[in-house]
Parts: sequence; structure tokens; C-alpha cells
Amino acid sequence: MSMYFKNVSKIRYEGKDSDNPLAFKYYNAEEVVGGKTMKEHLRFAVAYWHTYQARGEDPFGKGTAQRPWDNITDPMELAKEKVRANFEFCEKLGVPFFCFHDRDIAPEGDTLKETNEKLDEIVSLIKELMKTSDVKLLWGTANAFGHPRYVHGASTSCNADVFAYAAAQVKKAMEITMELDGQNYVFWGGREGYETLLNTDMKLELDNCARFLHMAVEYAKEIGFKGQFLIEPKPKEPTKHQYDFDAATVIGFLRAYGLDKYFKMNIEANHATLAGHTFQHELNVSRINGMLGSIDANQGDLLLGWDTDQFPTNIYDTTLAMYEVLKGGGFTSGGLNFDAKVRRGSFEAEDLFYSHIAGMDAFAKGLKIAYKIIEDGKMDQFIADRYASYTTGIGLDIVNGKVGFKELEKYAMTHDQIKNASGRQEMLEAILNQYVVSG
Ligand code: XUL
Ligand code: CO
Repeated sequence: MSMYFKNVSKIRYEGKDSDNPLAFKYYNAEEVVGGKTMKEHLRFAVAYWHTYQARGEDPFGKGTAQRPWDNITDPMELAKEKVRANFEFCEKLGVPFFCFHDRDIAPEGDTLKETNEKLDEIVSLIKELMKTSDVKLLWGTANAFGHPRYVHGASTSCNADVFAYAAAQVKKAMEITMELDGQNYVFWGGREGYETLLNTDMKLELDNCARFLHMAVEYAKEIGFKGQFLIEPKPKEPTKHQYDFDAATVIGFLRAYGLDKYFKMNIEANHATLAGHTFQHELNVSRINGMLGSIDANQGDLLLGWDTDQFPTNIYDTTLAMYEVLKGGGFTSGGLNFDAKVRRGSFEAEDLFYSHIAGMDAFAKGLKIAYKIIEDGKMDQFIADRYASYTTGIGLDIVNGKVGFKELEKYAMTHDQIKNASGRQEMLEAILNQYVVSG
């Protein structure tokens, strides 16, 4: 295989005292944590769009990225080089999965037919390289937001021709995901939302979005696609209001339209914070509803109001995220996809390694700390004790549906001198600190 990242050899685990920036300090793929290896727990994935497509452009300036494929001008040749680079990159990092949008892996042609042919050509190359590699596809998706045809949305566009085009695109993206043995298929409603209600029939748009998802479910059944369908909530950006606002909104939407048994959530940290939630909140909402499917691992910047997609390095966040994942029984088809991009100033190809190593180490450490918290049981015990009043007496009657307002009024008449216990938030935060620091 040709070499794209010549200055970097296979990244190895060297432990916490290593000062080699091209080595893992905490991620030790084969180390067992609670009966599973770290590799099995964390199921890392490289995001094709940020790693091979993004060039560090921003509204004020051009891209700054320096990449080994920069001198290739033919779009199909470039696409093929990136496929080869992806396998080398994932193998060197020891990342078992990657994720893509259809338009990340192959350029669009002049017609839909031509676009699909280009896609097929690239998919054959990916399939070929998969034969001699352990690297797999975690999920595929369709980019139904970038092209100008999607200016008013895809399945929620006011233009039925666009709905049809999006359906054709998602159909093809599902087919190639299946062909590459993708373990999930993601729906992120890129432009499914609105800029102003002055021109929007929200009811029709939501109904159409549900119709579209039902068609996808039907088609998956028809072709025998067994991967998990995932919805990725995001409250805003690119539209002012995105319909997939947050996990609770999406779950309510899926239930209202009879779609809930076909979908799980793909929770992205920076989308959670844009929605005014913590990452843990979104994971918790998904978990308690039995819908925690996968994670887009990144972090935002609390001082900025947009989706900065930074690599996740905050150990508190990774700890609490892995706490939710472990509490939910661990990943099945999902994993931790680095939907994260290097900063514009980190323009060298080597930065792609440093950033992924940083994220992988942060999640490996978070996994170990979360496992310890759960194993010790102190936090769980505190919560259990806090709600102990529902395990006996009147609380148990409430839980078991044995009492209504009349019985409760009778009870309250003789129990009206209420005593509450402290929530001990600061004490718990200090205990969390102890876990994080002693790791
Ligand atoms: C955009 C985003 C997407 C989805 C896939 O904010 O997160 O890249 O993950 O379409
Ligand atoms: Co994402």
C-alpha cells in the first residue's frame, strides 16, 4: 500500500508517563475493563468528512490544511487516494471503524445517474481494500444539505421534486451502506428546519419528514438492511430551528408518528450544548428511553454559540458520557465517531494523528473512571438512598398505582410536617473529582 502519512508509524500504547506525542497514554486496545477490551467498549470511528474533506476554511479565510493528496486534481483520482489514505490512517491509529456521507467519498456528476456511477466505482475500491483490512464501516449517511437543491430542506422542502431527489439519494446511500456492511445508518436533518415561520407550513414539513422516514424503514425491510437506524439531534445550524432539536424532541416525534421502534439516537456532544443541555443529559434521555445508539464524539467551546466540532479532551465529559454508555449496557452496533475537526491553525497532516490520539485517550480514561464509579457503587447508592421513600409505604403505593388524589390527600392530612434531606451536590462533585484525579 502506498504511504500517505510517511512520518507516522503505527501508534502504540506507551502508558501515562510516556512523553511521545505519537503514542497512547491511556488507550490500550486489548486492556480489559469489566470483561471487555477497551477496543470493544469504545468502538472508535474516524469521520471521513472532517479528516479527508475539511480544509480549515472559515467565513473569513481559505483552507489552511496541508494534506498528502493536495497535488491531485482529477476528482475521481482524488477520491480514490482518500479511500487509500483512510485505510492507512485507521490502521495506523488502530481505529476499527470509519463513517461517511455519500458525497464525502465520491464527487457528484452532472446527473443523478452519473453521480451514482461514480459512487459505485468508489464503493468497489472500498470493498476491495476491506478484504485485506480489519477496518469496517460504522455508519453511512447521505449529505442532503450541502447542494443548492437542498436550500429549503430535503424531506421537509416545500418542493416535492426535492423530496423525490432526497429519497433517491437516501435509497442509494442505504444500498451502499449495506454493501459495505455498515452497522448503522444515520439521519441527520441537515436542512430539515426553518428560517422563518412566515413562509413555513410546519405541520406539512413534519408530516413529510415522517413519511420519508417510513419510506426508509420500508425500503430497509425490502432490501434486508439489518443495520440500526439512528437519528442525530441538533437544535440549530444550518437552519435557525432544526426539527431534530434534541433527544426528547426526536423521541416525541418518533412516537407521534409510530417510528420509535425503528430508530435510536446518535448523540453528538456539541449538538447537546447548542441545545442548552449537557452531553450527559442527552445521553441520559436516550438511555432511559432505551434509545442510546451511538455517539458523535466531540466538544464545543462554551464561549462560542456555534458547532465548533473540537476533539473531545475534557475528561469530566468523557467520564460522564462513558458512565451513561456503561449504564445503558454498552454499545451494540454503535460506537464513538470523532465528528471533530482539527483547528484551522493545526494544519499539518500529523495534527490528524495528534487530535485523534487526544480524543481516544480522553475516552479511554473516561471509560476507566466511569467503570470505577459504577463498580464502587457509591454514587448509585447515594441516588438509591435519595429516592428510598418510593420503596416502602406511601411511596411504594404511588409507584404501584395503588393510590390516587383522594388517598394521597388523606395521607397528607396526617403527614403535613415535611422533612427533606440535602441533595449534597458539592459533596458529590468532590467525590467525582476524587475519581477523576485518582483515575
Ligand atoms: C453536523 C453533523 C453531521 C452528522 C452527519 O453537525 O454532525 O456531520 O454527524 O450528517
Ligand atoms: Co455529527
